[in-house]
Amino acid sequence: MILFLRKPISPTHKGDTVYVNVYNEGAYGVTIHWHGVKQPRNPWFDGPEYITQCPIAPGTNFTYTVLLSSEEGTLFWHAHSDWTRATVHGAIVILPAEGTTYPFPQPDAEQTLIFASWYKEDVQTLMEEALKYGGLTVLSDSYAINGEPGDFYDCSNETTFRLKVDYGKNLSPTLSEYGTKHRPVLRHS
Ligand SMILES: [Cu+2]
Repeated sequence: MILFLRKPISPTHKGDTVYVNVYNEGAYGVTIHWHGVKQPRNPWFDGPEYITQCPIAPGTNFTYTVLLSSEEGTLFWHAHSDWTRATVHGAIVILPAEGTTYPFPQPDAEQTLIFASWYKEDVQTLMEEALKYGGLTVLSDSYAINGEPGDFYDCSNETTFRLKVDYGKNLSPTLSEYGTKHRPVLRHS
């Protein structure tokens, strides 16, 4: 199992160039994909292993150059090597360019939420089973919010992600999950 910080890469602004030095302290080679970032004329830092780069070997590091262009809001990054993406992922929060604002009123607070499938079994073992039998042998055991599967699981009943929302305040949750990106505003009143 690869452990990696599930933290947003921020603060960064629309149009910035971001340098991310990835240290692989896990047991498998890994690459990182910047999901939804167009990376114009910069495919060598886009992540698919053995297509645009070799995996970052365990115990080594690699610095990605991430070119932000028209992106604004919340995207996410994830590993792009075998099933390491199941546990290696996080959010990229891209603020509006300096001197500009999002096309909606400034909320009172913002909170990044990351949804993911959660497996009890080692995901690398699951991938090998899927390759052998032609499909997934199990569905995920749970979904996780910010890396925590919730109160029904002993491993997180002390650390389940909880969010307190003050009555009458506007909260802007920035949501990241596979294949989609959203930026809804919840109005709690
Ligand atoms: Cu992706």
